[in-house]
Amino acid sequence: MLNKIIKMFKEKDGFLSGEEMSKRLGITRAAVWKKIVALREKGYEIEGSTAKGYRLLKTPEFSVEELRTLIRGDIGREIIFFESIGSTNTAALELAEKGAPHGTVVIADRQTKGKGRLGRTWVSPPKKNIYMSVILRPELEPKDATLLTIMTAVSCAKGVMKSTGLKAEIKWPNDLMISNKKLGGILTEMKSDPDGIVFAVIGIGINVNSKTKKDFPPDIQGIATSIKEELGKIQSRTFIIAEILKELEHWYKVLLTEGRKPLFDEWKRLSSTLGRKVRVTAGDNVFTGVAEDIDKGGMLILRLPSGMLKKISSGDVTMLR
Ligand code: BT5
Repeated sequence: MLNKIIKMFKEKDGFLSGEEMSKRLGITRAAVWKKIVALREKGYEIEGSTAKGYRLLKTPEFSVEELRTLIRGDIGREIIFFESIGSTNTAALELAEKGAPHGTVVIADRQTKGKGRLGRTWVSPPKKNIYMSVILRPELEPKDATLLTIMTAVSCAKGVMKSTGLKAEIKWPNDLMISNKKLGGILTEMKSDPDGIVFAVIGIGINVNSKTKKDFPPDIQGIATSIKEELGKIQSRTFIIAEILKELEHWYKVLLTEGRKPLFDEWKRLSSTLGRKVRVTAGDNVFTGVAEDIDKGGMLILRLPSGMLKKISSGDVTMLR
């Protein structure tokens, strides 16, 4: 119902009368008033006039109701919002286990146990950044799960660019970077059986309005950035998320209908890794070489100093020059 009211406000410049709203929504004028109060509590600034009705003056920096009005496709048709949760990925895995459909999105204002890869922590200051997980039910073999990370990285880089104008680059395998600092990360988790992937959860963390010095511990201050740090002003998480979900919808369809080539081409255009001299830490092994390409499974192909090629399935990349 609140989504509908926001949509009505957006369709009309100026005042909406209480009578028109009550007619169109099929509720009493007293009930309309209650909805207006609920929206104000969520941060909407709404002017009320006994003669003219209601007028929307300002929307909050993030609003799940407004986000719902911006979704057109399958991804995000169902959005579950938590003010606080351990990890949106863990919550999404549990929901998927209980049958949540493809495209379900879990978003939180705050994570108390945000996860990175390999048991690392994702620092998640409240009400500032994007913490979101998307449930997918793709017909893919588990070995191709990396495609989902690649698809998500492309969607995030493009979504950030379209909503903020900032040129985000992708660092293999799962980092979103601006000026060599980490803007975001992706964590793909899944359940599979002998027939393939049953469901996958792609977790997206993007620093939007965090102030690096204030919101992050010292060990991350030197390596992290946020959209606000780069642009100097607060950005709306609603619109950034909407663009990312739109891109995910697009690239998921591309992957299913046209295969991986167009996706890989786009990934290569957005990559900051290829062609660079890098150090890759993969478990206990460290390799240095030139990042030449990614193979069709998304593995990094490294040209070692000996001239030999080495394929790496996962690891952490440091740019050397
Ligand atoms: C990642 O791991 O980059 C994946 C991050 C995924 C986070 C999202 S948030 C929504 C969803 N729910 C979850 O619980 N997780 C996902 P990795 O490549 O392992 O990088 C982790 C490392 O990045 C840490 O060890 C820190 O060094 C650094 N780091 C932690 N928090 C950061 C932040 N907010 N911004 C930049 N760097 C950070």
